[in-house]
Amino acid sequence: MPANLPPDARKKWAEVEATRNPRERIQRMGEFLSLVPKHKGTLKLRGQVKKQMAVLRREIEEKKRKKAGRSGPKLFLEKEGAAQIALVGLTGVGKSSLLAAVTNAKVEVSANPYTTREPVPGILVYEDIQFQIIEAPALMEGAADGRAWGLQTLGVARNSDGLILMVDLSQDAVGQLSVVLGELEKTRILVSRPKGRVEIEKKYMGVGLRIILVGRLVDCGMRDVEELLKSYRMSDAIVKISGEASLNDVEDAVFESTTYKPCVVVANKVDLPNAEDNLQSLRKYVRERMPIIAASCEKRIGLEWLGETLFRTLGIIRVYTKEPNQREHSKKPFTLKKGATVQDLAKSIHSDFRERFDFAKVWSKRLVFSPQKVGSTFVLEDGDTVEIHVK
Ligand SMILES: Nc1nc2c(ncn2[C@@H]2O[C@H](COP(=O)(O)OP(=O)(O)OP(=O)(O)O)[C@@H](O)[C@H]2O)c(=O)[nH]1
Ligand SMILES: [Mg+2]
Repeated sequence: MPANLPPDARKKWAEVEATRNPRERIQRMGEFLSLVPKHKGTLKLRGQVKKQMAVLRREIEEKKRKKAGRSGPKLFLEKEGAAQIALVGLTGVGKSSLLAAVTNAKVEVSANPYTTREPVPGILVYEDIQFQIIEAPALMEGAADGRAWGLQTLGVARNSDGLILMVDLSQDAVGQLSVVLGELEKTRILVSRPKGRVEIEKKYMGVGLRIILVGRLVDCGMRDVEELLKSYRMSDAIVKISGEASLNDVEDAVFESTTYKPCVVVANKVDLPNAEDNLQSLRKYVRERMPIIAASCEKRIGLEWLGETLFRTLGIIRVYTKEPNQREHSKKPFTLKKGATVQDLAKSIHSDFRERFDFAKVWSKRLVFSPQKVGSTFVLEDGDTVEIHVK
C-alpha cells in the first residue's frame, strides 16, 4: 500500500527535493514529517526520512570539523575503477585482513574489536579492470537505528555498487549474516534483486513526464502512476519501470529509499575449527541468493575467486574501443552494465556522441563475420571491440 500522504505533505516533499542546502533540507524534512499522519502505513517512510536527516546532520558536523581543521570520518569516498564495493560485516570477522590481502591498502589488523573506525579504500585488480573495495567500520545490531557509526557504514553501503558481506566461520556465521542483513533491510538496502524496478531521472522544467514501461504494473495503471508523481510535483522526469512493479514501488522511488545491491558473501577463517560445520549451515541459509566464497585471509585460501565472483555478480561487461584509423583497440576497457547497447557506450565516451552517432563496427568472437556494421541499439557483450563513426 502506498503511504497515501495528504496533499500538503506531498507538496512539502517537493520543496525538500528543491532544497540543496543541507540545513534547510533538514528543516523542510522536519516540516514534512509533521504533515505525515502517524500510522502503520507511513512507518517505513517516516523512518527513512529520519535517517536521511541523521545523515545530513552528520554531513554538517563533518564540514564543521573540517573547517576547524580537525578531520573526522568521511561519509562518502570518491568512486574509482569499474565499481565501488562496500565491505561490511560484524567486528573481527577479518575485513581489514581481506583488504590487506587483496588490495594495495594499508590497514590495521587486530584482534581487538572495532579497530577500523572509518572507511578505508583499496584497489583490487581483476584482469584488466579494477574494483575499489571500501572497508566500512563494523556493523552491529542497532546500526540502522543510529548506534555508533552504524548510519555512516550503511551510508557507504548505500552509495556503493555492490557489497561484500563478510562472516567469521569459527563463530555462528548464520547469526552474523542475519544481523547484517537485518540492519541492511532496516535501511531498505535489498540484497536480492527485486521483481520490479523503478528509476526516476529528474529533468529540467518543461521536459514533461515520460513513463517508460518495460514490464507490468501489478496493482495500478499508468494514470495512477502519473497522478502519484504529479502529487509530488514531479512533472519533469523520465520514469523507467521494468519487471513487476507496484504503485508502492513507484512511491519508494520518489523517496529513493529502496535500493538493490548485488552481494558476495566471504566466509572467512575457514582454517579454524568448526569452520566446516558453520559453512554448511551458512550454505543452507543463503541457498541460491548470493555466491559464497569460503576463504582464509590468514592462510590465503579462496581469495583468488573474489575478483571473478564480483565481476559476475555485478553483471558488468568490458568493451574495448578503437579509433576508425587505428589498428589496435584501447588497452583499457570501458565497463558497462550487462545488456548495454552501442548507444550506452557512445554516451559514456562523450555526451556529444549520442546526437552525432552514425554507425558502429563491432568485432566479436560471437559474430560469424567481424567486423559487423551495427546501429545504436546493438547489444554489446563482454570482450567486444567497437569502432564508433560519427556524422
Ligand atoms: N585464523 C584466522 N584468523 C584470521 C583470519 N583473518 C583474520 N583473522 C584474525 O581476526 C582478527 C580480526 O581481523 P581484522 O581483519 O582486524 O578484522 P576486522 O573485521 O577488520 O575487524 P574490525 O575492523 O576491528 O571491526 C585478527 O586477529 C586477524 O588476525 C583467518 O583467515 N584465519
Ligand atoms: Mg578492520
